[in-house]
Amino acid sequence: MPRKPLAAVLVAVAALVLGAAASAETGLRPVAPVSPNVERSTDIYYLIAGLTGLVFLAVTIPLVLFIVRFRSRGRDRAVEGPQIRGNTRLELAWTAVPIVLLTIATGFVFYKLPGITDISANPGNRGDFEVRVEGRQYYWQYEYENGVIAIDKLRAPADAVVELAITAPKGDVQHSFWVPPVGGKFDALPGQINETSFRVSKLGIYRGQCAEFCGLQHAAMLASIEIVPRDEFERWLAQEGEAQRAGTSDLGEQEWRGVCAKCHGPKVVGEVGPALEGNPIVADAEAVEAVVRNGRGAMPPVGQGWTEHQMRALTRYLKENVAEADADGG
Ligand code: HEC
Ligand SMILES: [Cu+2]
Repeated sequence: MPRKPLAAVLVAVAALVLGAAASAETGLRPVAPVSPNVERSTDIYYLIAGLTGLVFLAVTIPLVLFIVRFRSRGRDRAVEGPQIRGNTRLELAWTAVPIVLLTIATGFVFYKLPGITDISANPGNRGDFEVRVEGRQYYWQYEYENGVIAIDKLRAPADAVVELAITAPKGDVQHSFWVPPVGGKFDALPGQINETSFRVSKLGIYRGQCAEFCGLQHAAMLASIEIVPRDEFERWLAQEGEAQRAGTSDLGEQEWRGVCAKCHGPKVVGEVGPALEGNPIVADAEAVEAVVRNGRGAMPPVGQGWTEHQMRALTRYLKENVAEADADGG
């Protein structure tokens, strides 16, 4: 057995593990949970890490001791070692111990599972509140019960059970909604609805991303959840509803930044689409609507199924802010 390569591999693995532990904000730990469902899956993570850690030590420590203790010490290769056959107590132990460990792990998972899949099973919940989440190439579109639309950033009230109906429009591709401190990954599949929920008390912005490789600008498909106090949220939702109906909200800007600017413009990584800043076509609402609803060439139909309000918000914003901007402004 050549010793040097083995030592090199061990050192490299140790360096990788230590590097990972030191580099990320949370090291090798999962992100700090802010919703009870994630607390429960984090508990499972720690239990399984503990059990597998114990097994690792119980195997490797004796292994190293035996390697040292029973090494050949220059004994002739042809000499046979002692012939040992069977050890009932040991054999019973290494059958029973794994069964016990697996039973503990399985029991704990099934005990924690209901509160992971159904938030309302956790104590202290009040008020149900639903948002439709659509994964689309390459943005997240949220729709509240009163018709308010938001792109990429979901605003939600603190201390309420927020239910998410996660899907993707027919003809789009598969995405996966994932904001780690708030919930596990949930597939966003065309024509199918997956439901999950969260309840967060700690105000703040929690970040995540699409977790399913969904095409060219997949990496730009970021999601965030902003938790605001409940009364502030309700005020915002009502005001935003009125503003979107009246056409005075910032929806058009959200759409430009969250949908179009990920592909268009001189500052886009890889320049997927032609620069639109200063392009006269963006002042022509009908032409824009046709391209956005139906797609063109390599551009997917990003605006398929958009409401009139939503489309008008975009065309108005483009006309006022993008058509006139110079190519390096925007
Ligand atoms: C996935 C990347 C992508 C996204 C997102 C995207 N586009 Fe495009 N767009 C393209 C590509 C690529 C073309 C060139 C298509 C062709 O002609 O083959 C294009 C072409 C266009 C054109 C025609 C330009 C011209 O000079 O003829 C317009 C207008 C346009 N896009 C507007 C938009 C708007 C508005 C949005 C946001 C609602 C948007 N696009 C989102 C990739 C994208
Ligand atoms: Cu995606």
